[in-house]
Amino acid sequence: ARAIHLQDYRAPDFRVERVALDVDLYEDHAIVRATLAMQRSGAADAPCRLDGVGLTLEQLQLDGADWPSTHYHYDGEVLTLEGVPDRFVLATVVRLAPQLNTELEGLYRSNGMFCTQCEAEGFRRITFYPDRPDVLSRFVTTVRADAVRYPVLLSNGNPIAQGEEGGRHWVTWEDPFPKPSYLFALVAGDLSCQEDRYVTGSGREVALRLYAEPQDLDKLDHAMASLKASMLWDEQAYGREYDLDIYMIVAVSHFNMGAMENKGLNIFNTSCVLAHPKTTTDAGFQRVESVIAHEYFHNWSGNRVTCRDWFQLSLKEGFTVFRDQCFSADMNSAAVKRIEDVDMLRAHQFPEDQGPMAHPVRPQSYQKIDNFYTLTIYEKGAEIVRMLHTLLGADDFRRGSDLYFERFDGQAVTTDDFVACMAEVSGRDLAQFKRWYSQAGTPQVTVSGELEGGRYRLSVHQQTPPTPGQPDKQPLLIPLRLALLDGAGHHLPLNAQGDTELLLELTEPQQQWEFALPPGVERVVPSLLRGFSAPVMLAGEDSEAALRHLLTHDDDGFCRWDAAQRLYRAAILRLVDATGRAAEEAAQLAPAMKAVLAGAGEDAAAAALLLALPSATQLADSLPEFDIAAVQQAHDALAAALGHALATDWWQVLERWAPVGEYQPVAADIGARALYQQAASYLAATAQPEIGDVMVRRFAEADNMTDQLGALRLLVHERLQGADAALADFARQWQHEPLVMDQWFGVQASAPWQTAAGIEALLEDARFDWATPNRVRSVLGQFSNANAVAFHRADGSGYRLFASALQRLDQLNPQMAARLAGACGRLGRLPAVQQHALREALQQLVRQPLSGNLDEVLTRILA
Ligand code: BAL
Ligand code: ZN
Repeated sequence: ARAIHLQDYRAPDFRVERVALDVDLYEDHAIVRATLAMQRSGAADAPCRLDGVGLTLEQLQLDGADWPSTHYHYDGEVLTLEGVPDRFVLATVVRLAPQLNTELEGLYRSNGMFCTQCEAEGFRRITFYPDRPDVLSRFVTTVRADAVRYPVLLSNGNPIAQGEEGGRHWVTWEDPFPKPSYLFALVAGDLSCQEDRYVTGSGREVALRLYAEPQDLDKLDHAMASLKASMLWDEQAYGREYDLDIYMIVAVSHFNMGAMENKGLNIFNTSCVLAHPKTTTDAGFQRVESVIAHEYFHNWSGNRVTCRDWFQLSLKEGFTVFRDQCFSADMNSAAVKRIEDVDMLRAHQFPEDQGPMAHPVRPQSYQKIDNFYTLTIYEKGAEIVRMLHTLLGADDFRRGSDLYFERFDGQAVTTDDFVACMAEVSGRDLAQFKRWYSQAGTPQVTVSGELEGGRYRLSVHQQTPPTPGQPDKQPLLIPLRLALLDGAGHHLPLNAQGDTELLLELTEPQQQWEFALPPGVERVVPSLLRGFSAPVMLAGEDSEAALRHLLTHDDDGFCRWDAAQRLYRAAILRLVDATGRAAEEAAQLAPAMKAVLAGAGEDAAAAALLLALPSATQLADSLPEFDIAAVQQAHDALAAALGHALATDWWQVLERWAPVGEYQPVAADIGARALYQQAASYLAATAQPEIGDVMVRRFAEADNMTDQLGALRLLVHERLQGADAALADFARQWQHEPLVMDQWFGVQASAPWQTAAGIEALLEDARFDWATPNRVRSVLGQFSNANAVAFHRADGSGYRLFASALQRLDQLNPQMAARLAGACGRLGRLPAVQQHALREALQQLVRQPLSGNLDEVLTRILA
């Protein structure tokens, strides 16, 4: 496939002033009539080129007359019209087959309803159109369908007309806001609706309508509450009000992404909108809250101000993730949310940045834009926006975002435009900062400190390793938030004003800072990168005594947690290289962990995080060679030793934090459940029968999915007595709840003892379905991404199974196949035996006829 380059960007030759769509839906086909008011905006002799993928053109007229076939040409991807005037009305009629669309791009069917997914390039699968984000137009859409099968007909904006005739009915929707085609949406189905209202700060009333299949109507309360909270938050935090009379969300069970921010008509994966205590875990509730917020916030950061081209994807995604992170922090515990986000970034984005798929937050080129909906664009992009917030301060950041929304409302712009607003309001030169957008890779920051003659000298070094296509890296502007603690754990003053926290700006490869200390200070422990002030890998001399000091005294939630992570890491690595013994390491760690437990009453969620070992995958990623088998063994040995060493404490946790009262997805209760699960997992690691009995009881008695699934996971993963019976009970109980059955598959696919044959059996289970992305993710995604020890088994069986599954999936859904294939990105860092086996499996796969999506990912990995 051909690569598209940022430097080749050209403004469009034609704009679309107005669009009228008429979509006629039938069981075995759909007819789309499009009327586009076109206007030339480029060269006088430029032909008019419209995107259109796999469309059957039935009619083409210009200004009301058939356009001669000698004047146009359609190659299956682009329709070229020669000799057109500067202004004209183009009318096309195309025929589609939505019932055969398994790629889930464009117009397709999901469980008997019709729906659409147009971002990034799905609209061209619906009609001929300049399908690029910098062409904004006003849409009027009529949807027609059988009145009985599809009583609900939706599109963007407000309904302006409707009618019925001969068993079919139609509704016309008008969206007053110009939008790019990727924000178009349409839904037709037999849907139930939960309705509410929201009054904006300026007094406008908005109807809120959440649509789902009838059996899911009781699972929409949390989404509705989250939506209202998001609308209020965006008014307060960013001064942004909603702008249409109706806000609609539709839950669909077949969806490639989490959700989609179509103007006024969000379409959601059921997994990101449905929530009920009986069927949804705490993590699920929190995900619904954050995704509802994310899509709602896009109404300004994405829809009102959109992207000029897809290289600017992070303009809307990075900013919107930052906004949803701040929202969730405000709704729950800010410290816990920050730790969870950092943990996710380090566990998943850092490896992406170190592997063959590494790319800048603003990429230079791509073959398939669908392959660039990555953790780098989203999560690292959010960290960049967060650093701007950190560098400018909350007030200037808000002035910058106000300017951005006002200046570019209704336009399609670039990340440069965004940063320029921040530079303008703050008077800062952000030229060096912008390298964060153009330079791939995770910077490594190395720190050393020296206490001498009443002064503390901090030496900091930065370096970014090469990434594919970018051998040489420039120094970045890295905000490094710092405090110094004395021997008693108190903050030291850092300057004459007595500030106890400073933001250092690292701009050079090497820099030093000196701090005059008050008389008598004999010990200084630096608290660095507070709040994880930049997405870097920090390496220091960190003596274990210093880490224990931070774990005990630091008032920065991230730094405390990171200190604990480093202590655990050091212990596990000593087990890997056989310089340590598990029982001794556990005895060393026990006092600090007991201290955390003693303080758990204040914040159980934070305690649960402080007590959690880093995953074996994360540890293996931090070593030159990804030897997961060795690291997992050491990890599990330490977990078991801690299970024994602190057994009394863990049993006390189980007593003290046992569930009481009705389930509520609120921060305090979520924290209690997390702490309980953490303690139970240490006990389960010891494989003592008592904990199996407790888990069997908890599984049977649980009145909510968090407790039930938590127990099931430990029973199954640790192969405790009763695991098989619990799995069977669970499947019987939840056979009619697809999202819960996804968990049933996922628990098994992520079990560390799992084998390729076991995964194959799951794929052959009658309840498995290749055409349902959530189900595919629950088996193949869990196996390849959440079960490294089984996936990377030295006999290569996991790789061979995975490669053949990818080939099969690619024929149905290339986006999904390419996304899953990213799990093979560790190829170059695997031990020789695994490397050979994986390379062979992928080389054989890449010789088959594959989609452009999967081919791009595999080619990069194998390069
Ligand atoms: N725009 C694609 C889905 C999302 O990021 O909201
Ligand atoms: Zn988004």
